[in-house]
Amino acid sequence: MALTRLEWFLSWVLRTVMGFLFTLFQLLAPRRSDGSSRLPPITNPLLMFSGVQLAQKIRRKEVMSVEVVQAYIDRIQEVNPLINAMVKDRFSAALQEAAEADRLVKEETGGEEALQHRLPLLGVPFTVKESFNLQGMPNSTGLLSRRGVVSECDAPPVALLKRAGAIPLGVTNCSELCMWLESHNHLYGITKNPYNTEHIPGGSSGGEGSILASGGSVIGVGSDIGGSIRLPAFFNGIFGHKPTPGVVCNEGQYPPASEQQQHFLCTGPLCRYAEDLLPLLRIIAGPNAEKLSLSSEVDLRNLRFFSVPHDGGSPLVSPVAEQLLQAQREVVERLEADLGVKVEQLRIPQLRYSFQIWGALMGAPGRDGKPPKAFAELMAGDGKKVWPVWELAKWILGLSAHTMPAIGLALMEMVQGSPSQFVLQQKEELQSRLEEVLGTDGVLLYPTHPHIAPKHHHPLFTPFNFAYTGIFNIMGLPVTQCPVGLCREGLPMGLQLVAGKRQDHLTLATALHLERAFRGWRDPGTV
Ligand SMILES: *[C@@H]1O[C@H](CO)[C@@H](O)[C@H](O)[C@H]1NC(C)=O
Ligand SMILES: CC(=O)N[C@H]1CO[C@H](CO)[C@@H](O)[C@@H]1O
Repeated sequence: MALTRLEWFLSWVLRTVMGFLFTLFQLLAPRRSDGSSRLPPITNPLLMFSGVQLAQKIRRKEVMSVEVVQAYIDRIQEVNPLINAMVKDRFSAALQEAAEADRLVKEETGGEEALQHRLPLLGVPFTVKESFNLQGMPNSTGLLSRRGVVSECDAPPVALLKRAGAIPLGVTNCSELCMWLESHNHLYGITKNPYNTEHIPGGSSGGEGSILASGGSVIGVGSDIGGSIRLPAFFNGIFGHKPTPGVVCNEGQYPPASEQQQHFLCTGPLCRYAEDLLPLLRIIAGPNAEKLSLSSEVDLRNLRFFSVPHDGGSPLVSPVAEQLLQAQREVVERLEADLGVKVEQLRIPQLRYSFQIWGALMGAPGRDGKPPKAFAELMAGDGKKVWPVWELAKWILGLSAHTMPAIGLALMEMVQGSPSQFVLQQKEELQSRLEEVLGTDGVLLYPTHPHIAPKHHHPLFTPFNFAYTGIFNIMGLPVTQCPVGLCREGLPMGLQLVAGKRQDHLTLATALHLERAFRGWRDPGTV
């Protein structure tokens, strides 16, 4: 379905006005940025191994966990002043735990295999988004009024990683209350993109995206209710997987999701090397890993591939940039050449209502009949509600404790009506179409976002672009964001690989192939 001429015109007017407002904003905003700074290249070779490779080297006593953990601490200390990604570390505890891991390796009598089975990530460092509970670390999700609240225990996925022998280095920044695609709040400041510090790292798991891409971490954990794993993975050129919902436990995060939102929120891995995705998912899923077919061999030549280049033209969402369309065409060519498959081009007209569908379902009451907690109430954090118009007035005077996106969201909430039948019907149609197309052997290629990482604060002027990722939260499908090289401006490009419910192994296997074909993550210090 093409846009009508009127829609096209209105959407052009909207984009032009928003572009003009952003230019004006940049001119008027107090100069917070002191220009772009370049990251130093990675020099320690230990930082260039995947998590599973490191685990193997530690088990075989080829390297000590203490050396690996120290290498990551050194790198974080080198890059964090430039990117502001890690907001609280636990370096001395991590070094003690590394020494303990080295002692376990030395004393192991059952051989390397027994150790791999029992503690698959023994001695390997990892990072966690701050909104997850990690014992002894802040539990604030960037809310100024929650400064000083400390987690007393671990969120289940964090506990499972620790039980697998992995060692947490610290927690990383996110957007205020995890509801925006920039990682900025008044508690920890703004996180930057390591490829160009004047650009955003994405959000809400943006601290993870930034620290991983910088080489300050190798594996990490994030959560995703509209793209919060996939967007930072895309903007920072790394891998991120939003699993099938109901597989990885969402408990131990702040703010907690409503009953209805539990079906859309997913906890999942972010990492620099594709081979870490599957083992990480297996670990954080715990006993639920059995719901997926993570052990089955995937022969990519037997899969059916589809490519959808864009959403068909939503007037609210930016058109997909030519460079990204071209990158997706190259992926199609590469899959056809390497695997001898035919990638079918598809148009799915319901996708142009992605934002409306996401908005309608996210605010809906759950089976318990309760609507989600008002965002204005979450912002106040003390059982009361903030008054969004008052917050806006304070923000203009520079006196609000909240960020503009959070205030904007609370304002939107005030004017939100109930979803139209039309939108709900589009959702049903899209769901059955995708299920029919994907089956149990289909993989669909779709842009992660209409453009590469924008400058700081720019998303305020294109607030609906996350619809490209958000739609798959509503559809409940597993998605892997896969990097496919850098664009002209030196910022990462990527795309989403989508499969049917519980077919996570298909997108993970495809990501492994595309990593070999497109070289995966690149050191931002050398590009
Ligand atoms: C984090 O804070 C929330 C809300 O104040 C609380 O319910 C939760 O128990 C805290 N988590 C931990 C692990 O302390
Ligand atoms: C730029 C900025 O505000 N950085 C802060 C990040 O968080 C740490 C820990 O709270 C602060 O010490 C930094 O000043």
